[in-house]
Amino acid sequence: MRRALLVASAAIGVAAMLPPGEAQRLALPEVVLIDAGWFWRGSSDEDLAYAIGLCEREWGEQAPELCRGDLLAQLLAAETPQRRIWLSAYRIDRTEVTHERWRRCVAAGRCPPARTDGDPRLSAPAMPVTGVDFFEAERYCAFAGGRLPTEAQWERAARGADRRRFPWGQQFNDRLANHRSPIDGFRYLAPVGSFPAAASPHGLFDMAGNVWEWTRDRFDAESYSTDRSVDPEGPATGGERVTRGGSWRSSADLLRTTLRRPWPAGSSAPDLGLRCVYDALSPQRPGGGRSRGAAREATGAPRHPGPLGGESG
Ligand SMILES: [Ca+2]
Repeated sequence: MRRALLVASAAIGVAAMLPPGEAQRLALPEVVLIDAGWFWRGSSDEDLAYAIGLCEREWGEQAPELCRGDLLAQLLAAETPQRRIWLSAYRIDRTEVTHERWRRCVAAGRCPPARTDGDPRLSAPAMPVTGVDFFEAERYCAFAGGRLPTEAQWERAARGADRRRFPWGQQFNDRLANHRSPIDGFRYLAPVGSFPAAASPHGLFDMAGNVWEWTRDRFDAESYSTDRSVDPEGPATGGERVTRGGSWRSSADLLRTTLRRPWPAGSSAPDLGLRCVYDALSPQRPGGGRSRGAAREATGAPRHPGPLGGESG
């Protein structure tokens, strides 16, 4: 009992010394279970009009070029049509992968050092790792016992089942995500979990801003029309993978939960990182594979879509 109290008070003492976001992050499980169920993927016409309005508000005189040009139009078109998608249950990292966690993979000889490691603006232990390409990100997730998320897994974790445009709701709030403006309190990267009030419906942090995140899917602007409705995984060929969520360098319209940005798989960037997903039935063991079936969870949710497909968070 006394030992338990000592441990508990030591933990509180550590938490009290940490910035608010870090304390919040440490108090919660690192991996979140998302039950099997339906969600709405993609954007409605109203959502796309909102995105253009947000872009125009941000860019002022440059808006006609940046917000009404071909590039944004093509990106927005790729978010349609909006469709209901079924996903089997999975687990996903609550936060972006940090430099601290990446360095464990480097120490184990399984990952190369991140290209941004050593840059004081970008590589504090609790900051998200960046400067890693798609293949390196996949190697990290394999080391952690998982994989990169599919686009659909990422989007559902970011917006839940109610079609929200941002993890916290429908309207942009410039104090709830580390983005292009310094009004959010950060000039460069923020320690992961620095915006607890901006958590997604599933309790994930930084699903808008801080760093873009690699997904497993290859990019195809037409794929929302053609791919399957159950556990979609994107096209089989293509050199670009989809990145999600926007970053500390992004304008507000790029931080929406539905935006799909293609990025060459072999390239890295100082604002592109990752988080991983894991089998729902196998608890994650950082750095040490899986123990299949060891802690089987009764989620209470069906594993496959029923004929009528009930809604599920
Ligand atoms: Ca992010």
